[in-house]
Amino acid sequence: MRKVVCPGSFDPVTNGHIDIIGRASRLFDEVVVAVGVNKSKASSRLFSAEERMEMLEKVVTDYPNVSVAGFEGLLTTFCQERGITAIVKGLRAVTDFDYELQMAQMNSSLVDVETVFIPTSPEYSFLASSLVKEVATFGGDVSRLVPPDVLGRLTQRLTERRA
Ligand code: COD
Repeated sequence: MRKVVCPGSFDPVTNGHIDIIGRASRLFDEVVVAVGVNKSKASSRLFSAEERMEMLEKVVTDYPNVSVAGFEGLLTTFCQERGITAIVKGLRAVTDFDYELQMAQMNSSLVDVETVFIPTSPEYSFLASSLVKEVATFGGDVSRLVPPDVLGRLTQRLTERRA
């Protein structure tokens, strides 16, 4: 039984994340999408941990072997507690690789866990949650970059913030 974790901040989940989650679900028996709940970063998030998890729950209904969970603290502790031996990460560019390699090596030095990299699909290679938020903040159209539910929440949250 190959059980893996797809970790991230998912603030909010984008079509780029969904592409990686879907491809991981075809490669592995069980995929846990783990939402980082780092309280010290809460004020810098647009969405709360609960909201980020709700958005993901809707997305993963399409994939029977994918579930969503929150985690606080080290990802490696989460892996140990759940019997997970591999971490799946998406790679967009060389800049991702530098950072992700460092994290992969640190994580495997802490516990017995491998990191598996899945290359981004070309149509999502420019896509990042931070850019989606920035473009939406200034009125740009992000409807092709996030699921409809996320688009609705994004529009609502940005309207609330402007009020
Ligand atoms: N195409 C492909 N992959 C993508 C795309 C895209 N368009 N967009 C994002 N991704 C990938 C990212 O490369 C990443 O692998 C994943 O999706 C999640 O992305 P984000 O931006 O939502 O999340 P991050 O990168 O901010 O998440 C970082 C973690 C929460 C995973 C990390 O900080 C962590 O593990 N924190 C726990 C504390 C810990 O263990 N620290 C020690 C680390 S060594």
